[in-house]
Amino acid sequence: MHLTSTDRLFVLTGAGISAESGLATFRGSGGLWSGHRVEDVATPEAWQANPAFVWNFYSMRRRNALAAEPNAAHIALAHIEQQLGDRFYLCTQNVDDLHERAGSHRIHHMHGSLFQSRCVRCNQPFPDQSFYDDAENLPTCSQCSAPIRPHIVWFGEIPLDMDTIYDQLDRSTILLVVGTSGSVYPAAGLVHIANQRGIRTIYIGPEEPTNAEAFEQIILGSATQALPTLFETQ
Ligand code: BV8
Ligand code: ZN
Repeated sequence: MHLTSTDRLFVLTGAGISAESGLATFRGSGGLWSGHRVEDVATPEAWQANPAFVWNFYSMRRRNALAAEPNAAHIALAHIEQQLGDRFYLCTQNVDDLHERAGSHRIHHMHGSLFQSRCVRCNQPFPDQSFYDDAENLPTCSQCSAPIRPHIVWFGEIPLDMDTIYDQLDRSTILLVVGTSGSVYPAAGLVHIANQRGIRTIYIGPEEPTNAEAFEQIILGSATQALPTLFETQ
């Protein structure tokens, strides 16, 4: 696909881009976590009811992400960013850090980050790679002693910095979506906004997403196969 010198690329990624790094997707592995539906764990209600259970889930996700390596798809996006500079914007639904470890800089984690935590009262995210498996020893804030939670956007919570996402999309000429089932909003709604604005829309993944009808072009294949050869920039 040809990119002109004025094209601006907005990329949205989902769990599928990390699948070939060995990280479970939400749909691919059933409930993602030993029979528990993610929607039942990644919620404020689950946190209120059983914070130790939720910290157990995110400690397991931290371990898995630390043991994983970025794959050719993450690396391809970092290369495209190097060529396009500020004409590139990466919005990811993923909470792992594989895009950063592949060299991406212009990135926004709309659903938060595995390796950040925050005090439920002070609300200031901070880097945190610790594991919290001991229900008797859950982390509390050194400033105000309130509980520390994962800096993750749970179901029913508002994704981070939606204004910037919409602003970046408005300025783009192409929306490329990679490896997401298109089942969760507002992320899955970005393609509809793109259509209203006359922005070209492309999807990459091994199966059609739920919102397939909204894409101008669907490239069926894995991210590591399709991404590295997708664009030839001038
Ligand atoms: C919001 C962090 C209002 C957690 C995530 C009833 C009650 C409450 C809410 C709702 C409700 N009904 C609807 C809602 C809204 C809800 C929603 O959409 N629910 C769904 C279930 C119906 N959304 C929300 O609650 C959101 N907040 O609406 O606030 C608002 C909105 C706008 C403005 C103001 C206010 C918040 C949702 C965020 C939840 N947190 N992640 C964590 O990680 O633990 S969501 C999580 O699931 C992901 O981040 C992602 O967004 C979503 C889906 O996952 P995918 O990434 O798509 O992965 P999936 O497994 O589904 O698919 C994998 C894909 O990869 C497949 O297509 C597969 O084919 C492909 N693939 C596989 N292998 C490869 C591949 N692709 C390429 N290469 C490969 N090798
Ligand atoms: Zn605090």
